[in-house]
Amino acid sequence: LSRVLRRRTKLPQYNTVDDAVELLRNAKKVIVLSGAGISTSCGIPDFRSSTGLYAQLQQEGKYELDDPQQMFDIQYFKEDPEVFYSFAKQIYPSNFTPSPCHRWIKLLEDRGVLLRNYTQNIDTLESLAGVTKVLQCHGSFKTASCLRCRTRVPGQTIEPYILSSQIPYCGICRTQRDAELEAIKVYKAQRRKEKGKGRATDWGSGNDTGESDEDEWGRGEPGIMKALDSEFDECLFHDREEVDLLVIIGTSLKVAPVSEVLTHIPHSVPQIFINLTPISHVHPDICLLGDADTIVTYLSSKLGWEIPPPAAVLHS
Ligand code: CNA
Repeated sequence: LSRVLRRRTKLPQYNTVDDAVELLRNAKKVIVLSGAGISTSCGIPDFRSSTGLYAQLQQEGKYELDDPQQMFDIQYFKEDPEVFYSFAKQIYPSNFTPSPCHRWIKLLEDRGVLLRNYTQNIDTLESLAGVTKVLQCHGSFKTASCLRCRTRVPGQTIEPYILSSQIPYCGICRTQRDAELEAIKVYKAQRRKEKGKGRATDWGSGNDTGESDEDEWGRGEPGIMKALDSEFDECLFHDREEVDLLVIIGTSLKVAPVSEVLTHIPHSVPQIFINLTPISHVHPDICLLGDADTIVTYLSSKLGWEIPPPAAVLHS
């Protein structure tokens, strides 16, 4: 009996490019987990490569970051929003064209086998390629919300700030602050008038310390707008029950929550990892190392699939 059980539970071994081709040919529900490496060929630097954003920022010597991910860490953002807004324009979706990888994901969707594309990217190039089953795990530039009053606005509202590397502040908080500053001014004028008449009241006495009205407002600047909003757990909870193939492309898999996706997906689901550089902290079934565009193009040619040209996805 134990031999039968072992045979039943033994998972098939997948190692080669041909195995990857067969897995793709037979898959019905594919999760594609993508990262910055699928957008480097579009001219958007990734984080950790030698020419990546982290290396650039370190070279400029402007910021002391212990890890590139601090750029996306909410605590770090609250302490120093300038770091994020100093580089955000480099990954802001403006004049970029989707890469063959983005279009390959669209191809999977068109073939009806894409369960979902979990992307860590915030450049929205998947959407530009026409992919609709996409979850932007770290949020996107589509909306922004105020860290103080939670007001949410369309991404375009803060676009001029991103493009000029400035910190956007919340319009609602600003209006509220202006109203409160106005009230402080009225109150001070009233108090001066009362003093002039020799009838100083004790309300407010001892507070005329030469502080500016802004200081007395006491809450500093209006709320900072955080550019990237998201939802992740619910989708994975549902998808893990259905997925039959996991394809990971162009990511160092160092950043939570995406780095944890592998542990949440059943071990029986085969994994194909496509990346320029190897990773040592996880061990996917098949590792295809090299340029991701070249690899997905090769796999497609073996499968007899045709990746749609850029014009087709941009105008569909
Ligand atoms: P990362 O840590 O910089 O890793 C990128 C990986 O892609 C590296 O392992 C590279 O070897 C690999 N790579 C680079 N070029 C290629 C290529 N042509 N073909 C195959 N592989 C390639 O970035 P991750 O995505 O793992 O980290 C997640 C961060 C990066 C998220 O917070 C993102 O929001 C953030 N980010 C996003 C963008 C974007 O939206 N385009 C750009 C830069 C950073």
